[in-house]
Amino acid sequence: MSDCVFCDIAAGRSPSYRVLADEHTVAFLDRRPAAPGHTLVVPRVHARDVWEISEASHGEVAGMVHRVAALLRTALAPDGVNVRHNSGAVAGQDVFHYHVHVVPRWHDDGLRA
Ligand code: DGP
Repeated sequence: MSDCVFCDIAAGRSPSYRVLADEHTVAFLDRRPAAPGHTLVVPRVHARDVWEISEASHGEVAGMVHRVAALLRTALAPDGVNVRHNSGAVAGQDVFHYHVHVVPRWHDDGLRA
């Protein structure tokens, strides 16, 4: 185990429900989902936030976000999707390993836009 929960999940040292994975990134279900299918996409290489992640790694995460959004559309038929990232505690970041939220949305889901 390391002191970073998302490093442990990406390395398979901690359990998660994996949605997709490739050489550079891992996508898994959020343990506190805002909606069914709420998925987090992380780089395998640790980076704290959008200022620390390399441009190459950021691009790899973006590619996985695109694939996850397509998969969730096929699986869950949402009406829309939020793709969201928080950098810094003041912006709502709780886990300091770069991650992107992919949250399926439905017209009647009661969540804020
Ligand atoms: P953020 O506030 O943007 O840093 O989002 C952190 C998200 O990470 C939050 O929605 C809950 C989720 N999360 C935290 N710890 C774990 C964990 O151990 N496993 C999983 N699957 N999700 C986690």
